[in-house]
Amino acid sequence: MPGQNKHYNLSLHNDAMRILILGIDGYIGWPLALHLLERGHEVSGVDSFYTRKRVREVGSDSAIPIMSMERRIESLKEMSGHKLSFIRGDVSNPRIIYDAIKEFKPDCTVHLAEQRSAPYSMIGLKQATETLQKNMIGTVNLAYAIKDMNPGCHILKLGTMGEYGTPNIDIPEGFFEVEYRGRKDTLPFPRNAGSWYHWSKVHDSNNLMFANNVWKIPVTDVMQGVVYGTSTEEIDRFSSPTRFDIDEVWGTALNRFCAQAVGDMPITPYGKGGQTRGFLSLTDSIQCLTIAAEKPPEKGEYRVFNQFDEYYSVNQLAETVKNSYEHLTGKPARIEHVENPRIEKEAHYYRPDMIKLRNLGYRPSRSLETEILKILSDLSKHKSRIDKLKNCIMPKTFWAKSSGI
Ligand code: USQ
Repeated sequence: MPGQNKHYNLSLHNDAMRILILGIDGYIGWPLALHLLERGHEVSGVDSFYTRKRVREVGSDSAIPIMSMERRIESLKEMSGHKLSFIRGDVSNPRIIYDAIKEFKPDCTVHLAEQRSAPYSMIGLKQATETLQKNMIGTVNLAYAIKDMNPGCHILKLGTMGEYGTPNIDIPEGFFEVEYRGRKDTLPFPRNAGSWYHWSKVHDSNNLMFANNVWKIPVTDVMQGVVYGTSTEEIDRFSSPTRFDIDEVWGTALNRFCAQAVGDMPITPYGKGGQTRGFLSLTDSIQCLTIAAEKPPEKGEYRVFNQFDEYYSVNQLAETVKNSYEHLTGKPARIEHVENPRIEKEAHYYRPDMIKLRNLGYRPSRSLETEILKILSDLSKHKSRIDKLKNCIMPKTFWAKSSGI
């Protein structure tokens, strides 16, 4: 029931909000909707089913079967009584976003409706420009729609820790103080992304910072790490799974490693495997986004949160998955370093800050080991689907080979 999480309890009778989720059909969008409804908020969503379509196009599918949006909404209503309004459409179409904002008048709009895969953006020129256009235009459309139709609405935008790259110094949350030729200023921390996808997020951040500057739209720009997991409390309670991608284009590191173990395939750290990233469970990603929505920025504020739980190297994750799988099943798992399809540092310094969300009450709720066991057990029920996706697992999208024609 509403307000259950001890770390960010709200008195929901007074504080229930109207929250619009752009990209509600996605890996994070769907469990976020379930969680916000459970906390007593009114939720509306927009989605064009872009991810479902693009995943099919690379010959893949969600390893865990998911319902159609129509069925998701019906089944949720049957099981919980929650009502969810939904508009099918793409936020790169200004009409869609203007109508959604005008009709629903949200207090907060969570923007997740972007092309989210780094490998997809590196397939070739078509995918690169599609990513840049889709992501940047959607975000600018949203900024204009809020300014024209509902000024004061909080934009909660999903960016990525990958915007910063892997500098040889600590990474602050968005801004840092610089002294240059005897003068000081607080400036955006330099961004140095590693794919067209990650650069599209950098451009989004710049554009939102500018929109905030001229129109004072309150913005939270979330630099989120890699998310892993199959479940949240609400997914399990309502038997309403979210998608789980494992192929080389749409799957991400830890989720892929778990699927590889379950599918009797080698676990594949790319290159030396010293690449280090911030990671967090799906449950904790939802917790962080909920906190950011419920504790909005000040009027006219632009704030940046780094959002992850811990940082790990790819090798550490591969080892943990291997050990957990062997412990759980008694069967051996295999790690095989494969040629790195990306152009990235394979051994580097990495120490980002993660303070602001903790100050607002965020506490990690699941350990890596517990979550991996849960993923392995959920995936083992769908081993036959994973077996059918075997041809989509090994990397084929090489940054150096990305081609114009
Ligand atoms: N990697 C492997 N083996 C694999 C898959 C990935 O070693 O089988 C390595 C990659 O080379 C990379 C690291 O794992 O060094 C992370 O790759 P990833 O595919 O898990 O994640 P990434 O491409 O960075 O993108 C994902 C999401 C994206 C989100 C981002 C957060 O797809 O939407 O923004 O994680 S972050 O990585 O912090 O930028």
